[in-house]
Amino acid sequence: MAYSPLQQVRYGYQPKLPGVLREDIRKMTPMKGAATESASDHSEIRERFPHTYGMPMVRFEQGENPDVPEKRNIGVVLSGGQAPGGHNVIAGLYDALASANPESKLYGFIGGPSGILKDDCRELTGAVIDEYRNTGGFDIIGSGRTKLESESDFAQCAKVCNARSICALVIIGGDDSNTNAAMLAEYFVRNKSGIQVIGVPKTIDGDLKNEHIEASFGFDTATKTYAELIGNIQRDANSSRKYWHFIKLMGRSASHICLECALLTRPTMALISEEVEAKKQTLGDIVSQITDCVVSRGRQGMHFGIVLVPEGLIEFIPEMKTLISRLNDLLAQDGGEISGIEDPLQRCTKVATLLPKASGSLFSTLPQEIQMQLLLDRDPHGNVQVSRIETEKLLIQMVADRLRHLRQEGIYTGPFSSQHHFFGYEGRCAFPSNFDADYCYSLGYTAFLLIASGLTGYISSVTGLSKPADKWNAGGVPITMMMNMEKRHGSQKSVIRKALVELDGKPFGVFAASRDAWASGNEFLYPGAIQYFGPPEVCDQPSVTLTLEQES
Ligand code: FBP
Repeated sequence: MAYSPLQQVRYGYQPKLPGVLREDIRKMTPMKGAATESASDHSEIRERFPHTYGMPMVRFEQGENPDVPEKRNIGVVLSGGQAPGGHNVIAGLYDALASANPESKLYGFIGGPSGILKDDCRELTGAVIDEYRNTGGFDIIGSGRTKLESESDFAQCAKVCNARSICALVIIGGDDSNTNAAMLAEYFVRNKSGIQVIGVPKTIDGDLKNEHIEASFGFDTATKTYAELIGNIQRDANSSRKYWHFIKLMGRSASHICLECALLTRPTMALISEEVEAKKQTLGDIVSQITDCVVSRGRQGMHFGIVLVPEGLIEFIPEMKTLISRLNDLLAQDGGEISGIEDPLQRCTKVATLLPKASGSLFSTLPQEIQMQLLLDRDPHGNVQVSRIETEKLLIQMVADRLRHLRQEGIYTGPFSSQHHFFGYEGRCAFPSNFDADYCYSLGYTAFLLIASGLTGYISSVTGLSKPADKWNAGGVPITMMMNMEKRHGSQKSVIRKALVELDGKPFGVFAASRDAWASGNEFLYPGAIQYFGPPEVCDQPSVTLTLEQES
């Protein structure tokens, strides 16, 4: 196997643990707080989780824990989209397990949750783990988006775990995967299976967070990677002074990634989906806003700029949201009337006639490529695959059309040359930043301690993240504590509440207070590449979002 110089050196990086986890692993004891309640809808959530509702929060402190050295087999699975640091969660889990008892075994299920159902797994020995320490990607065992949600799935998980004497499963995933982890934990307790379930908060999107889970892992590295690229493009734009760059940034729903990148780079404009929804903006309003900026900068001789576009934008524009929901209904009921039409143009024309009037007219005004993208297959959760909808190109086309009209009317005659980009996959498997390397290793280590303390239905939690790692705390949060009831695909479901950008929060406040100056001038910041070695103020800084959120 060939290794890059960075990979070789990164193997030797020893992730930093919270101070409390640095002593003998047998001397960490769970301190339990008071009984907890769900985020809201207490009685409904309690009814659905009668065995695991109300458990206390847990924090590890120095003390005796005689159960730690027990020999155990643990299973681990990666679920959903890749996020930098997944390998370190597994390394932290393995190191804790092996230091507690070298005869214990760790099994990694292959290709996501379906690996459990198919009993497809590999033993993760020290030699295997050493090949993946501090590297990006999920390739150690792969990932997948299969959902574990039915009683028969849960029964199959129990069967597979029992056959391998697996006493606990660690599920590394986003809000949906952790919701399902809570359901699995409840099933195992109800059926006295004796198998524990611990979740780990993963997603570059940054939307699995709350008072007790301060960040999902991967967000830090992904945003720093995108910010480096945005900064490079800004410098190019500021040098050639001839292009408007429209950059779509990943993040299925919430705009945390876009906001963090804006705070790191100070672009000309950044759209925040949550604000668009709150202000009930139409697609036309957004296009006017961008066009106004192009015109005003153009009048000062600046025919260039950077516009950051969140991936989820399209679903937050109220009229588009309605259109997408109508399309979902139409496609779900389609018995071949639409899918049977081979010619894309005819298919789109047919769809426009089947939609209610307002949605049909809006659909007809969209460029045909976008119409076709809106008709693409839904993901396993029934969602439009927003990463495949080229919103950045749609906005460019609509702004260009608007400028053409202004030119015809003699109102504005300046040039408008554009470039489009989509940054998503570029950041999901980057070498984890020191922050993510340390955070993930600590999350994995803590997941083992939760198991060794006999707990189930908890998510691993490491807090105090804006401080240096030795000051971090480690513990667990009952997953039911993060739940509420939401309507999903027509019925009420108990789910982990997704964290959207808070418009009254500090990160958005700082952005909103600065954006006019960024739009009219060129205050670009150039963050450069992630640094893995060097002074802590360059190498170990958490995200701006996290820092602002924790500032008193
Ligand atoms: P998770 O929520 O599973 O972490 O995935 C998030 C994400 O990276 C989104 O930002 C993006 O829309 C989606 O995955 C892309 O999915 P895919 O990898 O299936 O193209």
